[in-house]
Amino acid sequence: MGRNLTQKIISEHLVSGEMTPGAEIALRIDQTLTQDATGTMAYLQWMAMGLDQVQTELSVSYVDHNTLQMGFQNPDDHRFLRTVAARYGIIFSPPGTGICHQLHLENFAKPGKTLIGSDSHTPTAGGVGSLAMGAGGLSVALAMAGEPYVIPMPKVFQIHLTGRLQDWAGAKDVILRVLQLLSVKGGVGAVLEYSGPGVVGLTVPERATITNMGAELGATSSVFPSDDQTRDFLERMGRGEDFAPLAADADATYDRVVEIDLDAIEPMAATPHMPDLVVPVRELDGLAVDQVAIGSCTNSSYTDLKTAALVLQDKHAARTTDLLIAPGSKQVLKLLNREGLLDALLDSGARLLECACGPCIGMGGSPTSKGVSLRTFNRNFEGRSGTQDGQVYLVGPATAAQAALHGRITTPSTWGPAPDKPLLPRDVPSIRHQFIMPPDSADEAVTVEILRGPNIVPLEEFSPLPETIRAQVLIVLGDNITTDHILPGGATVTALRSNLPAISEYIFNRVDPEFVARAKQAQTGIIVGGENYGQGSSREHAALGPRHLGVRIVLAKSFARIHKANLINFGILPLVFVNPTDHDRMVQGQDVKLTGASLFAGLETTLTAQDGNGIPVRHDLTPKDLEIIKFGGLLNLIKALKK
Ligand code: MIC
Ligand code: SF4
Repeated sequence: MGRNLTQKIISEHLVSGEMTPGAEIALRIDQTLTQDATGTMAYLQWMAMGLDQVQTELSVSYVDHNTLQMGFQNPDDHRFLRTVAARYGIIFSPPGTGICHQLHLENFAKPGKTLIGSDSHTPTAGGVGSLAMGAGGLSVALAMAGEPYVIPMPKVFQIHLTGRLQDWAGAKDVILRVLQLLSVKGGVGAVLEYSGPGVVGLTVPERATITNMGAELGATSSVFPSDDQTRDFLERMGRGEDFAPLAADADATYDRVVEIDLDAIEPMAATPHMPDLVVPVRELDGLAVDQVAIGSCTNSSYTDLKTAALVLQDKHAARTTDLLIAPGSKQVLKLLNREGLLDALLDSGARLLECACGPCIGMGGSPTSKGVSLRTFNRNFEGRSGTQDGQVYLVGPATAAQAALHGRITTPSTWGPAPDKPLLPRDVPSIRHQFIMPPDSADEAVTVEILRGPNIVPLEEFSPLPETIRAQVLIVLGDNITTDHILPGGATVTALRSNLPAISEYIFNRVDPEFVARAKQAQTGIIVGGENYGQGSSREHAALGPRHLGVRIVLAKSFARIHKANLINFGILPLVFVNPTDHDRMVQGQDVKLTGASLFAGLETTLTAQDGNGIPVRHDLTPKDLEIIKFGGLLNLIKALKK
C-alpha cells in the first residue's frame, strides 16, 4: 500500500513504536530551534541535565520575541543565550536578525528533515517539506541531547487543493478557509498534508503561511511536498544543494480528506477573538480600522510585503489608521530596499518596526481602546494585542494594505485588478554572516563562560506526587482556553520568562486577578477547563507557573497537544471528564481528593468531591508519563535515573 508524505518522513525517523494513529512513537530529530522567550528555560533545563555538546545535525537559538530590552532583564537573557549557544554548539541568531520561523525557512529548513522547536509555529518549515513540530522547551532540550521526540502517532488529513488562487485571494485566505471548515481544534492529533493539482501553483512563502497557521487548528504539523517550487526557492536562497524531492505515493491513503478549490477562495478575515471565527472580507465592508499591522511569522516574507507595497505605492495610508510593518528578516528588509519597495512603504506613512515578532506578542503596537486592528498575524485571542478590549481581525497582506489605504474595510470587488503574484527575485542577498556560529572544536567551546544576569533564576525542584492529592478547585473555565489566558504575553510579563517565581504572579491575571492569591492560600490546587484546554503557544510557563503555585491536576474535557505534554513534563496530571457534563458540577472553592494508587491502577478513576460524590475521570497517560508524574516532573525522573 502506498504511503503518504507524513508516513514516509516518520518511518525514516522512527526509533520505536507502531505507526498506528494514537500509538506512542519515538522520532529521531534532525534539527531544533528555540526562541528567546522559551529558550532561556529550555537551556536552563539543558544545563540541569549536565549535557555537553548538542547531538543534532543543527540547532539554532533565535532572539526575536522580546527585543525591546526595557531594563536589564532582556539584554541579560540575550547574552545568556549567546554564551550558551557558543558553549554547546548551537548557532545563535542575534536580536533584530528576524523571526525564528522566517529565518529558519530561509536558511536552514530542509525537505524530509525532522525539526522540533520551542514555539508552536515551528511547522512553518513544512513549507519546504520538513516535518516540523512545536514542543515544550524541555522536549527540545532532550532532542538536542540526541533523545528521540515522543508523540502519539498522528492521523494524516489530506488537504486536497485544486484550481489556482484568483484575483486578490492569497495563501492566508486559504488557511483561514481551512480554519473555518475545521475549527481551532479540528487538527488536534493530526498532520495536515497538502496535495493535489493546486499545490504546484503555490510558492514556498505561500506554503509556509499555510503550514504556519496549522498551529491554529491544533495540528501536530502541516506539510507540503517538495517539488519544483521547493527547488526554485532553495536555489534562490543560495542553497540548491539542500533540495530533495518528496511526495506522497499516488495510492497513498489518508484518515480524512478535505477538498479546497483554490479558484473559489476569496479574501477572508478571522474576527475577534478566535482564529476560526472566519468570514469573507466583503461581509465586513465599511468597518472602520484604527490600526493595520503587517508582519509576524505568518505573513512577513518578501512576497507578502511586496503585496502590501504594491497596494500602497504612490498613495498614502488613511490618516486615521496607524500602519505598522515588521519584516520577517533582514533579508526581507534588504530586498525591499533593493527593489525600491521600502520607499513605497515609508512614503505611504507606514512605521517600520524591527525584524521581530513585535506586536504579534504584544511587544508594543497595541491598538487603541476598543480599537479595530487588522493584522496579518495568526492569533487574535482576546487581550493578546496588549489592549484588553482591542478588536483584532486576522487577514492577508492585500486586505490589510487596502484597509490601511481606505481607513476601513472595503469589498475586494472594488479593489481593481490585482497585481501579478509577487515572486522572489533571483539573486537574493544572503544574511548568513549575521548568525554567530559556535566554535569549531569542543575544546574551544568548553572555555566559553556562560553569563547570567540576576533575572535568570535557578530552576525550582518540584516535589514528587503525594499518595493522596487533596486539592481545591481554583478556577472553572470554559472551552478553548489559550496559553495566553493562562500566562499573558506582552513586554512586562515576557521579560520574566527566566524567573519562575516572578512570572507566576501573572498566572490567569487577565482572566481572574484573584487567582494567584487563591492558589497560594489553597496550597494544592486543581484547574478545571473545557474542550481544547491550553491551545496556542508552546510556552512551558503556562504549566510551570501553575505548578509553582501548587497546581497538581488540570481536569478538562480535552487538551491541546503541546500544553498537555508540558503539563506532564512538569508533573501536573492532565485528566479528562468521563462524562463531559460533569464539568457543570465543578465549583470554584470545592475540595477534591484523588489517590495516586487509583491513578496507577488503570485509565479510569474517581475524583472525590467535598460532598462525597464521585466524579469519574480518565487519563491516557503512558506508563512513562505516569512515571514522570510520580516523580513530580521529567527532570526529577532524569536525575533519578542517572543516580
Ligand atoms: C506565540 O505566538 O504565542 C509565541 C509567543 O510565539 C509562543 C511561544 C512563547 O510563548 O514564547 C508560541 O507560539 O509557542
Ligand atoms: Fe512570533 Fe507571533 Fe510568530 Fe509567535 S506567532 S513566533 S509571537 S511572530
